[in-house]
Amino acid sequence: MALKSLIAAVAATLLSALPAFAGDMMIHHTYAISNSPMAGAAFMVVHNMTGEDDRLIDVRSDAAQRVELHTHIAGEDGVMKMVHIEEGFAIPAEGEVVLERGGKHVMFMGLNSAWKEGDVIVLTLVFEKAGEITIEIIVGDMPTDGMMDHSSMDHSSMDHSSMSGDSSTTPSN
Ligand SMILES: [Cu+2]
Repeated sequence: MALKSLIAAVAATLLSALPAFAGDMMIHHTYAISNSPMAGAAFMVVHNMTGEDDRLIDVRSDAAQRVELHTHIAGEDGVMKMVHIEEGFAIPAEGEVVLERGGKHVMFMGLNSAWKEGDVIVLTLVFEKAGEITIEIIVGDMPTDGMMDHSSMDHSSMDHSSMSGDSSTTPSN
């Protein structure tokens, strides 16, 4: 009995230690916006707690006909343009990738129905090593998960009108 309870205690210790160490992708600051009935974008912070370098390589959703990983880059004329990043976004172990307005984002093109505030968008993130993680994102202007301590003030100077660029450069399906 003593040995059994010792084994149980060791197993319990291992089990409780594991999730903190070899954890998961932690996804927070999620929100999604749409400034046109045709297109939307989702933002989040993905923190890599898996213990190894990984890469967000694809996104899938039934909410739109096409869902892609995008970023904004400045063109020669200084105007920000969106581009599809086919190789995805690298996320080093213990590091994170920030998807935010004016930067990296998940692009939804050809919405199957127009988004309104409070709608729930189901999105599957595909990681090279961590596999697929499906999350729910609420449509609204701000992250809904309450983690606003994350230097989000730095982003407020970004011109939110970049989203209007989204809709004007969205290919029609
Ligand atoms: Cu985009």
